[in-house]
Order: sequence, then structure tokens, then C-alpha cells
Amino acid sequence: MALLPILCYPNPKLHTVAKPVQAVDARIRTLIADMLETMKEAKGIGLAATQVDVHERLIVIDVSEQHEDPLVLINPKLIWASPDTHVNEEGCLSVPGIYDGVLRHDAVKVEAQDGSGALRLIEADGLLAVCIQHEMDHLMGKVFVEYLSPLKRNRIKTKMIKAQREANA
Ligand code: K1U
Ligand code: ZN
Repeated sequence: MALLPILCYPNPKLHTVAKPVQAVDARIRTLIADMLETMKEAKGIGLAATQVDVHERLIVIDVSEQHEDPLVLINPKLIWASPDTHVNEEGCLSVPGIYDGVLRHDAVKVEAQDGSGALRLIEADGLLAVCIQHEMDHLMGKVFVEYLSPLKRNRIKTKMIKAQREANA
């Protein structure tokens, strides 16, 4: 297994729209294992392939306390979203140190293949529903800061560019 570098906002690659995974083969199984390890090491509850510069529709999630209940979503398709919505505090491994409120559906139903390629229906609410919506946005090239005001987004962009410049100095 390997730790993968995570793209940081405002890297334009984060706005790439992912293509469907064509086959759940050895390459995808290795990518899943690497993404799970990368997510765990970064103390995240989710990771989209887009964030590790692979532009295919694959997400890993683990919202369990002990990081012992991984969920793999391949080619996820939103089939239902609750009319009820709430603002939830979100973070993102691609925008380290930034947290803000985003309006999300309270519950969602998603159809996706699992790590063995079998089709599953996932019915989610709470943090899992929020995380699925956040990760599916990544696959569409959308980062959560794009829900914020242009003023906040520009401040975050400036802060991230400065932090990356300092880290590379
Ligand atoms: O996509 C990512 O960058 C992962 C992101 C997922 C996420 C967190 C919170 C709300 C929605 C989606 C993270 O895991 S950021 C890490 C983090 O802030 C966090 C970790 C554990 C619980 C809650 C937040
Ligand atoms: Zn994110």
C-alpha cells in the first residue's frame, strides 16, 4: 500500500469532472487500498479519487469512530435526496484548516458498485449523508468552498497559496 499526495485548493485539477470506472480490476483495487490508507493517515472521513489526481468516479468513506468500517463507492449515482436540508460544518483534506457551513440534504440514497464490483443501494443520513454529498461534489470538480461567498472564497484562496508557498520555501 502507498500514501498518495492530496491535491490542495486552488489546484485547477480539483475542478476536473471524473469519468466512470470502466472495470473493478487490480488497478482499481490497489487504488482503493491506497486511498483508504491515505484517508486514514490524513485523519479524514472521506476521500474522492479526484483529490489524489485520479479522475475516475471512486470514493472511499469511513465515518466510524475507530476507522474500522470503510465504505467504497464506485460510479455512485444519486437516486434520491430528502427535501429537508441543514447547514453542516464541513472540512476538506484539500483545503486544510478551513471549516465552514454548507447546506446539504439531510438524507440521500445512492446506488454504487462496491469494492468487488457488486451494485449496492446505500441509504444514508447524518454525517454519512453529508460526507457522500461532499465527495460526490469532488467527482464533479466542485470543492466545498465554492458554496461560500466570493469574499470568503478569495480569502481562502489567498491563504492557501501563501501556505503552499511557505511550505515549498
Ligand atoms: O473530502 C475530503 O476532503 C474529506 C473530508 C470529508 C468531510 C468532512 C466533513 C464534512 C464533510 C466531508 C474530511 O474528512 S476533512 C477532515 C475533517 O474535517 C473531519 C474529520 C472527522 C469528522 C469531521 C470532519
Ligand atoms: Zn473534500
